Amino acid sequence: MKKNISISRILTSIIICVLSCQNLAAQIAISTFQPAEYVPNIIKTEYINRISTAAGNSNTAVVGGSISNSLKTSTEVGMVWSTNAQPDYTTDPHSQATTVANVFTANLSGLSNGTTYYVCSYALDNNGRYYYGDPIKFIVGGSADGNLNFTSYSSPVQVYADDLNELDILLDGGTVLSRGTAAANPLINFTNANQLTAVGVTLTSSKDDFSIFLQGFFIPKETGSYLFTCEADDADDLYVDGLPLITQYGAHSASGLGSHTASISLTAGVKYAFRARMQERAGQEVLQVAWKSPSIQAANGAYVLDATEISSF
Ligand SMILES: [Ca+2]
Ligand SMILES: [Ca+2]
Repeated sequence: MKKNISISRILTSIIICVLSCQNLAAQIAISTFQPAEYVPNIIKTEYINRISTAAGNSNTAVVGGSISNSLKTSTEVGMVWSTNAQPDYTTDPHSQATTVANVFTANLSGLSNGTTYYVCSYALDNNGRYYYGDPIKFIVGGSADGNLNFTSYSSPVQVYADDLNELDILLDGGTVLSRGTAAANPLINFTNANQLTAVGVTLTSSKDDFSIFLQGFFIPKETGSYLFTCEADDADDLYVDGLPLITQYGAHSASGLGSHTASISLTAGVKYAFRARMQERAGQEVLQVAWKSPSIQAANGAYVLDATEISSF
């Protein structure tokens, strides 16, 4: 018996040694990649852009993602999409990015009108292990997407941020023009362009012909009906859970908070896709997104932009 215990201890030591000699990614995989390969902290589904409005089943979309350095040794990265809430590389369509880089895009195709999809970033390492980011829900075929597509104006600049610490400035088509760090909240709470430049957004001197695009997740603190407001100058829309809650297209001035509203029933703690966009033609620049939780509505309180209810992952 004593001998068996000794052998057991030796085997345990060998196993511990083997585990400790693995690279960092493998250690994380063994210790925390449960359920298998779902790791939104190191691989992110960043944004969905330019969902086409083609007829039938030939719609396309451009989806951006990112990986941390620990996944830079992946053999491929890209996007996998499905009508199931958790896309699976082995059974669902996928699109490989042209290169493995910290920031990448992939093109989705063959999307059917009126269909709800979930898309997420994936990485495949040289051991055949798949890693997935958070899925983002979207619906194809809504007329809204084509109305705010970053190509309507002569010199479109898309500003995109997915969390409180990240700010990308991209040309239409997804090319990163510059990258910096700033708070994301001002991107959906500004009443003139100077407030954007103050947080690091680079705009042309005229402060015209640009777009704001903020996408991530809304994670409500409460269960019940949330009341959203979205006010802008010029065109704007607000999507929650893949649904176009508020849309105002074309050139117009901004109204006060609560002028354009919509309610949606949400469950506390659930991650809902969240996207706000604004497009400026000329003159004034405004985008204000805010909401009232069920308890705020019950207390007849004011609209809030609660940063703890929006997240990139
Ligand atoms: Ca302007
Ligand atoms: Ca304007």
